Amino acid sequence: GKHVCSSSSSSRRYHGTLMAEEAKKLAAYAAVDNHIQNNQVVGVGSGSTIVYAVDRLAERVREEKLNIVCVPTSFQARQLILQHGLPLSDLDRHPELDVAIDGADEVDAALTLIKGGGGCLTQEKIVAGCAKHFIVIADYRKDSKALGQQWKKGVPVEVIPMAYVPVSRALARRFGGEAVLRMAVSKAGPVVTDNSNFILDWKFEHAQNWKEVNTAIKMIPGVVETGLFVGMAERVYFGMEDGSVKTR
Ligand code: ABF
Repeated sequence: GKHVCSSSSSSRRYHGTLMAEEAKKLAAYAAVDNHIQNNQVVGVGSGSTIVYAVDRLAERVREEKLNIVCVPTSFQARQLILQHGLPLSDLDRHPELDVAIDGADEVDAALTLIKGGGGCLTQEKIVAGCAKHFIVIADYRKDSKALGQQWKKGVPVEVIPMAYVPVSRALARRFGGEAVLRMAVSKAGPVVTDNSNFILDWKFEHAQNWKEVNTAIKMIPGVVETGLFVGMAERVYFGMEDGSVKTR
């Protein structure tokens, strides 16, 4: 089915350690409190962590009478913005953003990201690329030294539907590992993105030069975008198990 930018997990305190949902909320609140100011154009990411950021954003808009406009990165983000009564805009009217906030599936030591585990990546990369500051929010499970240590499902690559077989073959031949077509939970058909494309999950075998690989993957005909975000994130907020927020 469409509009698949989401993921979920349980949220509770268990024997003094924060469960992931609580950690997501900590990260989201810290990022919104540190980076959002009056009169900003704000990019709103997708996934389950961003939900907490939009909650906090709406709260601050109400309490502090902030005047902001929001640019969504997905159908889900657009719905979130509308449900919270926040002003909705787009890149036609606001091609320059002050800040964009988004989640990630994994963040390495150099702030290289894997994104798209929830199905959104292309619009997220476009919006992040238009922002002066790109801020990432995540729970402790996303924190990693090298990509692949935490997120085991590979690098999402959005492809034009007719090209998914040749692109998956090219990925495996040129960079190793294997690329699989992401199927809907129902298994009835492939996941379809907000842009009506498919997603390949490229399970790489070993660490790569992510900047080079990202560029090389983008050059394969049929590839729309990759979930590798290299040199884009300026700061990452991790909600930690002990209730603290770690930044990188
Ligand atoms: C989307 O949601 C994707 O780019 C990323 O994969 C994911 C993060 O979701 P969550 O916050 O639910 O882990 O932004």
